[in-house]
Amino acid sequence: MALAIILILLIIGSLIFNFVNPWQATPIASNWGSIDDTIFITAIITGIFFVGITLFVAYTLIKYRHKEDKPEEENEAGVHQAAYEPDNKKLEWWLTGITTVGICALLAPGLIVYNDFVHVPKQAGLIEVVAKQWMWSFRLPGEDNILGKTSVKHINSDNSFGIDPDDPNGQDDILIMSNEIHIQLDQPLKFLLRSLDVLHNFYVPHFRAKMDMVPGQLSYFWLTPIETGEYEILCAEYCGVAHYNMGGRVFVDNSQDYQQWLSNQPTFSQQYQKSLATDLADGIEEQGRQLAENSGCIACHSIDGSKSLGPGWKNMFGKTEKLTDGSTITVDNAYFDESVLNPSAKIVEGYPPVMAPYQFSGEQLEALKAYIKSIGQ
Ligand SMILES: [Cu+2]
Repeated sequence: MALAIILILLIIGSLIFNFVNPWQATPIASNWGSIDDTIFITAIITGIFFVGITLFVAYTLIKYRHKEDKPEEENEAGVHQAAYEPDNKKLEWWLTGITTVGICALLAPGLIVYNDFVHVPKQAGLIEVVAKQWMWSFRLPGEDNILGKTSVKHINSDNSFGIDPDDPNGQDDILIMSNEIHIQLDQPLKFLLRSLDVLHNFYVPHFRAKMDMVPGQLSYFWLTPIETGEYEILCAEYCGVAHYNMGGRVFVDNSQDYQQWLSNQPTFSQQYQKSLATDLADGIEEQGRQLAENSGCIACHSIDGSKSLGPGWKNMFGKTEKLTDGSTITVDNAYFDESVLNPSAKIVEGYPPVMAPYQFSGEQLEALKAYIKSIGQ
């Protein structure tokens, strides 16, 4: 009896919680209201089954409970026994039928909406999202509307997208080496997704849009943003120790703001030529800052002195650090270079040995050190 009452209270509590809970969906900012509808249909169907099955269990617990004053009927041998009914064709047909209808109603709306989600309208623009541990970057096709060819062969610290320098289609590609991207209101847009290392997942909750990014594969979906504003990008696939830091922002702009933003973004040829020529006009510290941002260093190394996955950079040079082998070291240029090129050689105590080696040139290391030394000042 107590169990039956608990089950009934559980149903009432679940229903109340469902309607008054503080975690409602964020306001939608894309055309994918149909994704909300499928979630709603799923909640209704699973809710009906949950309430129905739990109520049935509570009902049988009450109806067939043990009663002291009314002993159960005994069989001929004098033993208390439930009626034995090995099969009941009619009941099985009912259960099979209801379950089939329930499962179809759960699957069909999702399949229909997913089909729309990956059937990109012809007039849609194109944006490529590139994920790597633990940062986002983006590429737009430029004036020719064609993304240049890419290959892992071409990936290096001057060309993190791996764009083929000889492909004419790639020259005007616009590169956004930042976790922040702008897109245009009311313009359908195809998101082409790729990963340079492990599984990631591009997720913008306000757009209800989400897709895995699988190394070696291209995945995609499309959407039309319908509200201007600033929305959060999340990585929704556990991708290593700094997964929680792999966030970004997408800004939905009206066309005027968008064009203004776009006109300030460098093309591949500008950026590639510039990094090859190591444009000193920017100053060595600014070059180091860009390198740190473009290489994803700042996902794990803070510049404000706070503790993160790796040692913070503020006032780092000259510090004495205790290593995991018990020895101590003073952070100098040589130790810094070694820690970038071969991070596992010496691990500072209290930090996990998770950094991957970076292949930076001597000039790049100088720029990075100049930037880090300038942080505390
Ligand atoms: Cu990730």
